[in-house]
Amino acid sequence: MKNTVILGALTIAGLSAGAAAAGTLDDVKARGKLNCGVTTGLVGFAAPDANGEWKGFDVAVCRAVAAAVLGDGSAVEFVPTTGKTRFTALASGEIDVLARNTTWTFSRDVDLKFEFTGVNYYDGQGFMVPKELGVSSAKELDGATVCIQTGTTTELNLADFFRSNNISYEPVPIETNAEAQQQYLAGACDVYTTDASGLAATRATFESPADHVLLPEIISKEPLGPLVRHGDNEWGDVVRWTLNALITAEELGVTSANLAEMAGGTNNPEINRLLGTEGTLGEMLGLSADWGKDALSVGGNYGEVFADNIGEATPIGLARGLNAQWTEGGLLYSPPFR
Ligand SMILES: N[C@@H](CCC(=O)N[C@@H](CS)C(=O)NCC(=O)O)C(=O)O
Repeated sequence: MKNTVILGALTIAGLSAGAAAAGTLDDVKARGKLNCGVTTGLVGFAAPDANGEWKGFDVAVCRAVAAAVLGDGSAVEFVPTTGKTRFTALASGEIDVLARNTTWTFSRDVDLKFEFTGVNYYDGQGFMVPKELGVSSAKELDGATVCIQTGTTTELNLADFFRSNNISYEPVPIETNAEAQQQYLAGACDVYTTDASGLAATRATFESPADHVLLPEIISKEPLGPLVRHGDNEWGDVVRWTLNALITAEELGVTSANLAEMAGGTNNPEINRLLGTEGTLGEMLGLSADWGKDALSVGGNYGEVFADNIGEATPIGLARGLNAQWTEGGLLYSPPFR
């Protein structure tokens, strides 16, 4: 097991060294399409709808970047990746950006050589169990079988949590969320553990969600965000500031409803810089003056994207919590547009 992990890391490191270091922005422009790595399917975050169109909170990041760069939020090739394949896909250049509930960690940055361009969801790892098990705390899970996705931080946190609580578990390794769901519902494992947002999204698709409970423990920090390869700062800037544009727009009250009007110019200079009627921020990024407006025209600001895909009015039902704006007691805090 240990050897496999080490070999996997070496393969990724090798690929990363060989991959093109720069020029992703030019590549995307020349191709006329953004290659965006997403999950294999997690409703609310990234999944094809009944018409085969990719939808979700992470999908919205891909579409916003495509709109900022190409003026078209549908100019995206969605590449499904698993917990295991996502880093190879990015390191090899198969995808331009990975937007797949991926946790920003030291080793993914420093060792795998990726650059996290921000956080689009502050999360933590949780546990789901069938109600009929009668378990009310993760500390009561001694000897449990646990469905767990390979190649994830989940795997590592789980080992740490059980070890520090002096309890044992039997892992049931799985590759995708769909497989986890199937195994868990079939009783192949007592517990499913992953990011709490993923548990909420998965439970929402169950026939009877109320038969399953999320335990109170959140055992880790999982800052999830889009990432690119090290060494291409211009491209990193494009992804970082597109995400910041969505966050800033919410803070400044720029919404789908007033975007067209505000893009005609306002008496708020920062809104004008964001939407390109003042200053040269677009030019500095190598984009058009109205890149910010284009990014916002796809799914609106961060708050709208959250509400439409995973918010309290959706079956997933997530509260803003840590993902509220800093002005509302949350952690979302975009640096200024100036
Ligand atoms: N945030 C963790 C876990 C990410 C993860 O793989 N989550 C699962 C469960 S929510 C997932 O997205 N599965 C979708 C799929 O199988 O493609 C990480 O970065 O390692």
